[in-house]
Amino acid sequence: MTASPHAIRHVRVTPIAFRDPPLLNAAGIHEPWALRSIIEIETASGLVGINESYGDQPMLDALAQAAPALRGLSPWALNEMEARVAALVAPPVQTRSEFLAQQVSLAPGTHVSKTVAKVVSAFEVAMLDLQGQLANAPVVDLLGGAARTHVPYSAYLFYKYAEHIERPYAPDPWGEALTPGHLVAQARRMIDLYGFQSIKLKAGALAPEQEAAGILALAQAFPGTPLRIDPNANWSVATSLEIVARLRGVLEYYEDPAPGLEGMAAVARACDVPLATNMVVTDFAEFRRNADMGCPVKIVLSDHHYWGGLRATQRLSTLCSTFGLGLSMHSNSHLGVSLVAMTHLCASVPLLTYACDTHYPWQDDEVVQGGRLRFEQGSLRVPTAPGLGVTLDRQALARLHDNYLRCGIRNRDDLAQMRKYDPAFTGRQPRF
Ligand code: GKR
Ligand code: MG
Repeated sequence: MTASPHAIRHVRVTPIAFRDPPLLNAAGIHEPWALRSIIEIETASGLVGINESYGDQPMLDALAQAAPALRGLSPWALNEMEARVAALVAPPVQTRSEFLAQQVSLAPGTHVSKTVAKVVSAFEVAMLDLQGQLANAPVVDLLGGAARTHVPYSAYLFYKYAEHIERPYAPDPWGEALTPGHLVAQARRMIDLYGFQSIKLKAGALAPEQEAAGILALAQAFPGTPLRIDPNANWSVATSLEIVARLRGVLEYYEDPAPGLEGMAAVARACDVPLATNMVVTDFAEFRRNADMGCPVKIVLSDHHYWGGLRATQRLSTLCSTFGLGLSMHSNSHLGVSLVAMTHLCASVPLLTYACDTHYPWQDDEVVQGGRLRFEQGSLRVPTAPGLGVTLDRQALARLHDNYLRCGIRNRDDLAQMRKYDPAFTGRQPRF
């Protein structure tokens, strides 16, 4: 048999780093540089499919380990790619304490248990980009066609300091945000710039009463705008219930207030606001646990980067419909390739019931041609060009890779970063 002209010839992974503001969360504070990887899959015919994923060292190692699996494969052979990656990248055996640590981690994307799903996703999106170029169709069409022309995103607010302790570059334009007044100003600026029509507050950083006061100030300043709060499981069940009582009638959903599925179930039993998660339903096995417990979590915040890709997230959406659950999307610091992939995915999922999270407004850099992507009234228009509809800006990629080489960060560590400000900070969770 002669090899297909479009057989995969080469996989290139470029780690990058971009400026990230000093955003506070339950684990600590963001470091000055966020890491990602840019994946390029090249065919013998010279087509290049692209994607963006995590850029921490274990992910780079896993991508390097799995890359040979793609050689000679057709860009259409997604099932075969999944089987080969699963065979090459054995999931590391986890100890009980690693499993428990994962239960309270804010960034499921860094869990070792997700390695195969993350690598499959990293390759799947780039292969779909290739398929789209071959078929002259946007990725959303390969996923069954668009259920909507625009995908809504929410204003993702953070408490933050005015600048990083190391002062590695000029302060960002957002300023300090530690009070309800600061939060309202941050929301106003984000909504003026991007037109978002719902608001999420990253909590779990300051005293819970202070954060509840922040939400109440937002409710007053933006009447009728859906509001969410996400303390990343940094509150006990008692604190979660006390705070939700203060916020009666104000929240659209309550995201990961207390640790573990049991903690969430205890909150659900005593509160009538639907619970959402990106921490306790992070794969299909956890979906089943939630279902077995009568679905204390009512909204799954998926993320194709660790759920196993765009097709896996579509399968998740079918399960969510079957169990009467809502679905939306989680995010971490990212650039435009991730945002565009998420937009194709969300356009293809009729069930998408809430505006998605995105950290995009917190970044000021870009790796795609044409620069920063533009929101229209808080939504992104679904691209209609073949594949993902974006290509790499080679100069930007080289510059961002250079940042990576020089920044010295190889794994995200919000806790260690916070200890630079407060050496006594323990990161113990739940803290409140
Ligand atoms: O970027 O600080 C952050 C967030 O806290 C992130 O790490 C979480 O994974 O955004 C995420 C969430 O919704 O939990
Ligand atoms: Mg969350």
